[in-house]
Amino acid sequence: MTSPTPEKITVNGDRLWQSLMDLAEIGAYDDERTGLRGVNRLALTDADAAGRRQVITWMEQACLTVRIDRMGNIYGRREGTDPHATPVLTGSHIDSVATAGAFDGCLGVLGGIEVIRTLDERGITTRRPIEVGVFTEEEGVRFGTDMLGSAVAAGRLTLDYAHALTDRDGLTLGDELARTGSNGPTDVRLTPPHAYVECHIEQGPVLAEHNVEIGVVTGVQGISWQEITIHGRAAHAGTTPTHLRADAGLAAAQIIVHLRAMVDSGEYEGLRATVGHLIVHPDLTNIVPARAELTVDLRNPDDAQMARAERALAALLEDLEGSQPGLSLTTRRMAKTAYVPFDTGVQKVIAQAADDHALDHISLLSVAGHDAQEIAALCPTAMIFVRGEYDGISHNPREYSTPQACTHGVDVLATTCLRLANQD
Ligand code: HGY
Ligand code: MN
Ligand code: MN
Repeated sequence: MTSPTPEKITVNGDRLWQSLMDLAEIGAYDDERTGLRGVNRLALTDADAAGRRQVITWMEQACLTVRIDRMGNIYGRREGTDPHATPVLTGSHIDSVATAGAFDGCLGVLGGIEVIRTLDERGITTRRPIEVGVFTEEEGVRFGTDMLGSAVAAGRLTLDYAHALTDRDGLTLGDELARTGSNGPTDVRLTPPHAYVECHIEQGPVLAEHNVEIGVVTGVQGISWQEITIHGRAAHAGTTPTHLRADAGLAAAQIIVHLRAMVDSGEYEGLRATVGHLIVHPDLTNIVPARAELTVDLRNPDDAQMARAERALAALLEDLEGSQPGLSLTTRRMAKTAYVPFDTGVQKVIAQAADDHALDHISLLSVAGHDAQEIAALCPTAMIFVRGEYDGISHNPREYSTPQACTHGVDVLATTCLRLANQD
């Protein structure tokens, strides 16, 4: 029995929360530092594969037609009344970093499924189909390129490039897709949807600082990832005079300190710099490090400032080459995305939905990367942010949004999808 289309819809917050907590148990671990239950579900590990199977089960239970593409991206489809209409796409990712919480990415996927359950329960049809997407390796922390599945779906990166990427053990993404049974038969290039809207935790302090529930996201700042390898010379820690050393560890430290000085200088407006991966070799107490490997993650809302920062880093690396006898450095580009603006029309639908749910909202730029920045190349796209607790900490088991905050975000998602799905 079909019900008349309501003005807005509210979802079953308890069922949403339960699915978040159930998914968080897949790949769960006891985090010593925080004493909390964390989540470690790196892309295409056994834990991720188990999470994928669970999400596919939930999609099938919600009567979605599930398809999986050759990148392992999963799409669950609910038909609309118009078989020729392009779908409204929602979703996100369920792969996690190694010290994750329960919400990053998962809220967007499980929120999308909750929207479908609610529409079905209420007997609500939409003109356009609605699809829920789960994109592979959004985090990029296993295979080295972030937003990977959505970038291939949108055509920015090729399937061959993605399949050939390797993790630190030399396993390729293509092999891991096959090993975990995550690869599917369908073509990876996504037919442009009517619109894409993604619900995601903010992962920062801004919504809480403004004491509002909802963020209407205006775009995503630029991201630059590179790997730097410093080639020094192993030498005895006691007998080698300082002026004869080619100390790769020293050069790595100089890079880290210099990056922070660039940020603190304020000369690159809004620059954030992180060396998240750092190893030295042979990594022994009494040997001057022969080699250092590190990654540099730069973020900037302005592409010109990002380019300036990358040039400044390149200049530093050149200076370091001559700073110690025989020291050399090589770099490898891992990921690079420019600032991406979101569609103002979709932002308006989100803001109106938040108003209709009597939820305060502000507009803000995303300073984290998201699949939406890739899908924005295909169709009008925007995001809904949900506020977090504890300064919005994320990529840490302390990541937390309240059941109420999650329900508010998915209520706005539901009403936004409903309205987009009935647009001409
Ligand atoms: O790195 C990011 O901004 C996101 O968590 N992938
Ligand atoms: Mn995310
Ligand atoms: Mn993340």
